[in-house]
Amino acid sequence: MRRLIAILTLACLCRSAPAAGIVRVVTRDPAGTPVADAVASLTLVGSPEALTVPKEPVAIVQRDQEFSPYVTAVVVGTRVVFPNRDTVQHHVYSVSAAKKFEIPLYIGDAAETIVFDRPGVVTLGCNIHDWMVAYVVVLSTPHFAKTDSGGSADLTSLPPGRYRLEVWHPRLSAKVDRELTVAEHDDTTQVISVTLRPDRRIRRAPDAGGADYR
Ligand SMILES: [Cu+2]
Repeated sequence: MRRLIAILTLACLCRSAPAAGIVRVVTRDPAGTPVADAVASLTLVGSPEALTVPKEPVAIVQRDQEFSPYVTAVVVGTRVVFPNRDTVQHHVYSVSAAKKFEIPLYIGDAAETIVFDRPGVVTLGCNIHDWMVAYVVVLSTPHFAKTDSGGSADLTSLPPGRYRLEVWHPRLSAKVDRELTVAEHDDTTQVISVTLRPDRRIRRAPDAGGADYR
């Protein structure tokens, strides 16, 4: 009996803690230049995983009349705040299907906290300053990361299994969606070639002597 319990205990330990894997996603354009601000996500095929919503809200700041960060990735249910650190008012809004909202003109900490409760991409703008744009990528998987200036994003603590890998970027010309298998102790790199549309954002020119946007 004691031996049986020992075997069962060992079996439980082995099942409850499979060795996690790591996938490093590297995004490059056709010229080989690293692509930053891409969101890489891995979704376990066939079995939804529990999501851990951050206790504290995530902040997307407005500073120097720009949003920061430009791209933010969160799980469904995450609360986001939009502190305005400028001395001019901003009017943050979204008309995206995944989250429609607006926070009328304010300076400092906005009274409202926005809950991103549906998966999808939400485009943020400011009603006063047309050039201000940012994105919130709302995901229903706990495995995601944003590429850094070297085009690299590490997805760690991956339970072994079959995953769908998706890569999103504001200017991506074609969807990146592929399947891959993560085995125990895996440490692999996926190099993703992405083609970006031209950046058509209107750049702010505060000293150009044009209209007074304040
Ligand atoms: Cu503004």
